[in-house]
Amino acid sequence: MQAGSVHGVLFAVAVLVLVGIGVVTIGDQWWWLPPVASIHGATIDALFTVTLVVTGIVFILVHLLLAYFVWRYRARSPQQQAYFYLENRPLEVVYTLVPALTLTSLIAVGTRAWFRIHSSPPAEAMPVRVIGEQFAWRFQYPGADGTLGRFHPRFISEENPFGLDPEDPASHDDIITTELHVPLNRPVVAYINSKDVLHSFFVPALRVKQDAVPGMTTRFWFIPTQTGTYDIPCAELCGQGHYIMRGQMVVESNAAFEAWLAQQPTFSTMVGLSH
Ligand SMILES: [Cu+2]
Repeated sequence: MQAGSVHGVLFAVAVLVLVGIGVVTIGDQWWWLPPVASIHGATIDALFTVTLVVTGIVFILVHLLLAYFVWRYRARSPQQQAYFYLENRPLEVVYTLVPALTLTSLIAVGTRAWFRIHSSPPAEAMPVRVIGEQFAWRFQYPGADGTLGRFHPRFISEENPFGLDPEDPASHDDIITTELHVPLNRPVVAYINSKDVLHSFFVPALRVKQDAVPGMTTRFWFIPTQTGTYDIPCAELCGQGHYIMRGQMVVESNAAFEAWLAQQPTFSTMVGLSH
């Protein structure tokens, strides 16, 4: 082996060793996924890991092969001609079918998870309306009757910032909050609206990012599995104050949740409606 190629190989080995050490030490301390707090979130993480492992193996194999070919078929003399052929049917079939089957399997697994996550919520799921506004998240709980009151933008006023319909009896006992509290291990279905512009309800701990669209309701449901306080940033550039649009989700025991909810004002006390 010539001195030049020895240096090349040593350099490649040194880079590989350094990258390996970097990935193991940095990845171990600062793994980029935030804590996961729901069943669906765990499904997304599993999907993420499977995709990372499959594509990671392919990435490493392809680069090892590339390095080997560069070294194995390097020019040895100025007269050397590259071997050329127009077609190679077996090779083409293999390099078409193998990636196609691998990617289709990954997509099939992902589609199954997607359908599970976007399925209809269980009947006992607690409904919560999430409303995005410049620049905060607000939450509406159904109150004792278990039904979310209707709302319409034309009812929005200073004392009725949610635009709840005062004519709708279901809205009178509804509870308006600035934090999202949810009881542990109980299904919750979130109906997402916006008062003004596009926002995006992003709960990293649930692995959910769902647009809040003015004039329509988007929905997802989840089962919280970890108590704690989690961020709800807005993931859609929605104006000058976008950067401060950050709410909080508190996952707590059912008793703590009920106690907290009982302290929040109802719609009728907020606007002075009589029952
Ligand atoms: Cu926003």
